[in-house]
Formats: sequence, structure tokens, C-alpha cells
Amino acid sequence: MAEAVRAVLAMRPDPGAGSPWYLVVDDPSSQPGVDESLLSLADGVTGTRGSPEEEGPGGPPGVFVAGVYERGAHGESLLEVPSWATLAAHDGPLVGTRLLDLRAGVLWREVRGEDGSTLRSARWACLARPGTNVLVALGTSEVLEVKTGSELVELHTSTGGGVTAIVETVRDDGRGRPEGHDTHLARVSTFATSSRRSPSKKVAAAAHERARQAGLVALLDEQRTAWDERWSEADIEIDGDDELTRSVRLALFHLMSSVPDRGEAGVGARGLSGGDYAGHVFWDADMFVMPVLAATHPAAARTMLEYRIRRLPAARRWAAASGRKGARFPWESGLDGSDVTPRSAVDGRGEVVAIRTGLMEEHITADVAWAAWQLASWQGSWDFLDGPGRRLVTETARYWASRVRHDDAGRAHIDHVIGPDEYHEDVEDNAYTNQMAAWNLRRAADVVLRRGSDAERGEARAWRAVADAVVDGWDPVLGRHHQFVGFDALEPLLVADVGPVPLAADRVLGHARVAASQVIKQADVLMLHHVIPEAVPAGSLAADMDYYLPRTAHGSSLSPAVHASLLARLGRLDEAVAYLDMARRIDLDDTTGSTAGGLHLATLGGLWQALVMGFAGVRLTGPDDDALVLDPHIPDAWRELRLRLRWHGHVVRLGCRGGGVEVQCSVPLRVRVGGAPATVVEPPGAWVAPPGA
Ligand code: IFM
Repeated sequence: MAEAVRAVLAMRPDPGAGSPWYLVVDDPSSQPGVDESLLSLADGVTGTRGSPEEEGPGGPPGVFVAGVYERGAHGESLLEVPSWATLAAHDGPLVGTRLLDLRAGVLWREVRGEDGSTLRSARWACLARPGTNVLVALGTSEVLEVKTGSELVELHTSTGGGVTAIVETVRDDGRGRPEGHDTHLARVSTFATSSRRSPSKKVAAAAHERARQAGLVALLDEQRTAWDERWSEADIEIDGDDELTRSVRLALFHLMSSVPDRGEAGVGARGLSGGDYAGHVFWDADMFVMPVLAATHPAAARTMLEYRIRRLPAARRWAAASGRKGARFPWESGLDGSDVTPRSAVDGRGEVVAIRTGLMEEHITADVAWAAWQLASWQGSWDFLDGPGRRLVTETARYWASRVRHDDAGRAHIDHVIGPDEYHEDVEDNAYTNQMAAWNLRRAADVVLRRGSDAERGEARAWRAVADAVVDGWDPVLGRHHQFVGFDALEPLLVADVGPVPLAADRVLGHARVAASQVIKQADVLMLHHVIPEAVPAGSLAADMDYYLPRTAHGSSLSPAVHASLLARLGRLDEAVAYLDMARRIDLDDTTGSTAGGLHLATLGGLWQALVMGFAGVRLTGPDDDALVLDPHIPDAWRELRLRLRWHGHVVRLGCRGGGVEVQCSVPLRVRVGGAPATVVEPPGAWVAPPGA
């Protein structure tokens, strides 16, 4: 064992001069709690925060288990289990560095204490064996003075789920070795989890035995291979900006490790990196995280949609409870898909405020349908929408058809909602909600009219009629959208009058004043341009941007990346880069003061989307897209934006530079760049640019 520990630790990479594959953090942390989120390790089943192993300030690491919830006085929350990675407490700080190797998925640590104690460790969450975690350590005995042997941990939750973990620790004090008396430690912990019943001990024991048999060095090799495979289909590199490359790789690393590729995945707003938002699943999962996986690792995107599919019965009940048909997804959901949004909270000023999003933030129902369509669009196949995903689109459409209110003129309205901009509650005809509902109705009709019985086709035609009647907020005179009825009459306050962005304007101005003003929290009308650009009037992005950007506080971490994406599409590259920078710093620099509670997974997904949909200009409309559509807008400071994507079942490598794209593919690929007619790129690839570029 000692040799294996040494062999593993000898593989610690040299981070070189700022290589963008590594994140290096001081120990003890200069951003306590924040670095622990940034350095967290997950495998889609377990997530372990990147805290020091020893008990004491900052440690031991918090461990979260995907899909297993506990019901307590404050509602339902994702289960946090005792840390499998705890080592002995140490008097006085251990000082050194922690290094997250993004390429291999390993957290390396080297520290020493004033008393001469030392510790070198490596730990990883096995991507190829979800639920298995490994820790190896070498150090002076007092740090590694822990119980050895095999421990069985069994937890049962109040929601009927459970966790069984086998934590096996082997220690060798190195006595009699020529290289010294350092203690070697190896710990393998294997988790079996179940959201609704006690997991089988046998399953955990069998997985544990397989990991033991493999041995530490083979487990590390396997980890490196598994991550190599992931990166080969997902990596992004910005030639000319290593900091940005590191940030987007960090984002991809956490997105890919937060979601398993089997079963179902209810991905909480903070993934498996922290307990904020109680692990509840928001639109963050469907709109921000899922697309990244759809384009890089579709099996994981599919598990996220499977989570929604399995909660359709609860969504039907939620619709029926408000007297509607079809399926209504709740704003926040957990174990069983019922609404778990809290109804009140204490705000930053210590006041108890009502939370109305659970009752009114209804756009999530269309967002789920959008996610299903998005997966099919990346895959270039109707299989999912004709099969398991069909009801996600049709039952949500049925909800909207029963949700709208028709006026005497036959126009369809949606009253009493909250749009993405949560500063304004209980509004009428929110452009985002209405247009997403109309889009949902139209896409459901597309699905049904392709393949459906006569009765279904009749209903589908009715959906199209409802979609056509929905008020969309478009003002042809002003040439822009109204966010909701009455928005223009609110106090015409601009964010610049309140403070620098990003800004929690509700805290600065108070809830009542912000609600009565035109200051908005996040992309709302502009979100439409981001997710369904084909459905908004051609050329309207610039006018909507000019109007809404100066009014946007970016009080939600979801906002800056969306603006970066849209500004890039508009060719306003200096501003786009500034918003991209704002987005990437949200977790790295804890600019919202909330990263200690976990990473903002939606922001990480938004960063990827800004680069892919914004700067590279990838455009999808549906499974029948006949070409990969790109419209790159690349800042001068970037020599090249290099992307790897999986489009229509094939891995494509793109090198976007001013004016065109280097396309590499293993099959002939139709590509359309910058609005030019499609060209067929033959393997191994070609440079494609619109005429005159
Ligand atoms: O889903 C978001 C919402 O858009 C803004 N408030 C925080 C939520 C969870 O991230």
C-alpha cells in the first residue's frame, strides 16, 4: 500500500507557469468557504467540498448525496452526510497549497505546520465509478492518526431514502523504511444511495470490492482516462486568454461532474458543491446546465430530463390543483416533484419577506419543454421527442392552453406571474412567460402533427391557434418589447443611478421602491433573444438591448453571461467581454458573497453558453436543422476560440477566428457560417468563411 500511495503522489502535476488546466489555491484559504466550493469534487452521485481533510477551521469537507433529500423544519433539503474524508485534527494551521487538476479530476494538497508536521494528499471522486471516492495521504503521524479498518455508515432519511457507505482506511506508519517514518494512508469510500428506499448493502459492498481489487494506481489511471474522454468532446480554449480558458474549464469540470449519465438527475442550483437553496431544482437546471451537457455528453443531459419525466405525475397534480389541465412544473422541486419553494425568508435587512415565486414564476413549465427540444436539436433526432420526451412538450402545452385568459377580442393573456426578473411580482403578460408559452404550444403542435391520432391533431391545431393569440409584448411602433403591461409607466430609474453592477438593487432600494421602478434583476425580455432567437422579430435584439441593459442590475448570477452572449451576437465585443468577465468572476471572486454556499451552476452553464451561442454564434432551431449554423464574433485579443461539441451525433472541433471557422469533423458536415449558404465540409475538415470575410 505504501508504494501505491507514493506512486499516486508522485503523479502530482507541476502546475507550470499558470497552465489553464489547474486551479491553485492557498492553504489556509484566503477566501474561506469559497475556495472549498471551487475545489469541490463530484461524480454525479456524491459531491465532496474541497475543504482541508483535518477537523478544524474549514474542514472536514462537506459531502452531499445526489437525489437524496431530508425533510426538516424548513422543508426539504438535499442530504449532507458525515465526511468520508476526515483526518485527525491538527493544532495550528497547516500551510501550503491545494491544486485542482481539472484535466484529471484530482485535488492535490501539500501543507506543513509550524511544528514540523507535513501532509501530502490526493483525492478524487471516481468519474468512471460514481459513488466511489479515494483519498491517499502521506505525512507525519499526528495528522494521520485515524481509525483504520472498514466502517459501514448507514443513513435513513425522513423521506424514505438512504445512503450506505463503506469507508475503508488502511495505514502504514512506514517504520523500518529507508525513506523515513512518514505515515501512509489510503482510504476508499463507496456509496450506494437511493432516493426512496434503503440502498442495498450488497451493492455498496460489491462496488467497494471492485474498487479495492483495482488498486489505487489503477483507480487514478482510470480517473485520468475517464476525464480525458470527457475533455476530448467538450474542451474549450481561448487562445490568447489563459484566465478565461481556466474559468471555462473550471465551469465545464463542475458541470460535467455534477450530473451522472445513468438514472435521473435533479440538479440543484448549487449542484453537489454546497447546501444553498437546499439542493432544490430550478430552471437553472433546464435552461443553463442541461444545454451544456446536451452538446457535450448527451447521456447526462438525458438523465436531467429523466428527472422531469418522472415528475410529470406531480406536475399534473400541480396543474389540477389550480384548476388547469396538463402539467405544471413547480418553480422549485426536490424529491417527488411537488412544489417545495419556501413561502417566506429573512432578507438581507433582517425582514421577513413573502416569497411568491412558488406561486407565480410559471415560465419554468415552458422552460422544461424548451430543454427537451434543446436535447433533440443537439442530437438532430426526433427519437426523444417522439418517445420519452413527448409528454414533456405536450402536457406542458396543454397546461398553457388552459392557463391563458382570452379577452373579448380573442387575445390570450397570462395574468399573475413573475418573469425571470423577480423584482416585479404579480405582473400581467410578461413577455418572456407569454412568448415561451406560445413557443411551447407551437413546438408541441409540431410534435403531434408529425405523429398523432386525428384527435391529437385536432388538439394540436387548437394549440397553434392559442399560440397565435398570445399577447407577446412586441411594440411595432417603438420597435421593442414591453417586459409586461405597465412596465413603461414605472419610475424611470436606471441602474447607473443606483450603483455599479452587479447590484442587489432590492437590498439597496428596498423591495417596494424597486418594484415600482424600471430597474430589473436579470435578463427577462433579453432572455427570449437568448433562448428562442428565431421567434422574436428579426433585428429587435439591438433595440431591446439598448432599452433593457441600462435597467438591469444583474442582481441574479444568471444575468451577466446571458448579456455577454447577446452583446457578442450584436458585435459589441468590448461590452461582451466585460460581461463575460463579470460572469466568470461570480464564483472565482465570490462577487455575490454567496459562493461559500456552493457554486452557481447556472452561471457556469451561462459562461459556456456565452462562448458557444454568443461568441461562436451557434444557432439551433430543432431536430430538422440541416446544417450547423455559426456566426462567430471574436475579440481581437483572442487569437482563436477553440470548441469541441457533439452535434447531430458527431464530435465537431471548431476554431473560430475573425471572419471564419476552422471545422474539423470525422464525417461530411453541412456548415453555415455568418449567414452564407451552407457548405459541406469533408473530413478531416476545412476553413469556412462567408464570402468577403
Ligand atoms: O433560478 C434563479 C433565479 O432566476 C434567480 N434567483 C436564484 C434562482 C436560483 O439560482
